[in-house]
Amino acid sequence: MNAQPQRIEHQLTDKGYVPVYTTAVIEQPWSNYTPIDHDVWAQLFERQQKILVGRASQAFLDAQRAMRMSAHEIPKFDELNRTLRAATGWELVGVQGLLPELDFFDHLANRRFPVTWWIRKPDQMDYLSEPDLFHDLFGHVPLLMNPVFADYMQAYGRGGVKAHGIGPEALANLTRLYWYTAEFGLIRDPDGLRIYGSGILSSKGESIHCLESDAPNRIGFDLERIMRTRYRIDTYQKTYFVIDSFEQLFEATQPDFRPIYARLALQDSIPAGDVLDTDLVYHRGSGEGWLADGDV
Ligand code: HBI
Ligand code: FE
Repeated sequence: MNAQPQRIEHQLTDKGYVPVYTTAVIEQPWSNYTPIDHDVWAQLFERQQKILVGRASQAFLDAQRAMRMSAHEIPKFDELNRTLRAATGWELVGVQGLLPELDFFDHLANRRFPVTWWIRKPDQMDYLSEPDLFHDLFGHVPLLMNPVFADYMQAYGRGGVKAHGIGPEALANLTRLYWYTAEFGLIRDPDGLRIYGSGILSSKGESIHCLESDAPNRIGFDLERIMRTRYRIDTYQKTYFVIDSFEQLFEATQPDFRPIYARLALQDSIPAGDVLDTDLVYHRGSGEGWLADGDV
């Protein structure tokens, strides 16, 4: 296993101009991790664990406990796979990094989650432009233990394979759905808005910003609204969408999307920071929580 991931080319993707890697599935080179790699994992894990108390969704916390990951060392994919396969039939596969969309969708459609094998360097603790092992393993993998979210992710992958066959606009619309749910989604938990999106869960600053800052909008989940909404990849999100449950998310993927793509093709996209008068907007409640219009 060479020390650095091979880069085949840089491509302009929805994550910006980033290296898109070889699509090969590779064995996790666990014995190649250095003490520094394990220490970066430990520091990120412990820091996020502290921040996520009272901020991460209960489903995420329950799933993380069931996965039995620890700060002690970088988890072994094959050990996690035994637990994950038994729970929802999902498994992790090691990859070099960002995959071309169709490869990514095909993995999800077959209940395989691609996890980048390498972890960021100590000087990249707070931000790096592409998903590394911490983003994927700490952020994305635990919720695949949740049967309904696991079904959603497979349905998303199947939808992605179809969208890829329809064309680039359909793909762009569907990528926004992934961005505002699996990456940056919020959910209504019994005791308030909580985080389930991996891009937030794996980020110290955004875990705090998304629930405590007055800057971003928090808008109730609406599939077509989300699929029209643009986003930035290099700043905190200007808008977070809030689901009531993972069932709501899964149900939204059940209809045929072709008529939706046809409707969206006739409408303009929406700037990331805009609020429409048809939006269900969450306002800061009396306590530190957020309430939707009509909440008591
Ligand atoms: N590849 N490995 C990897 N991980 C991702 O999260 C990922 C990807 N390729 C494309 C992609 N995400 C997004 O464009 C999805 O919205 C499709
Ligand atoms: Fe991600």
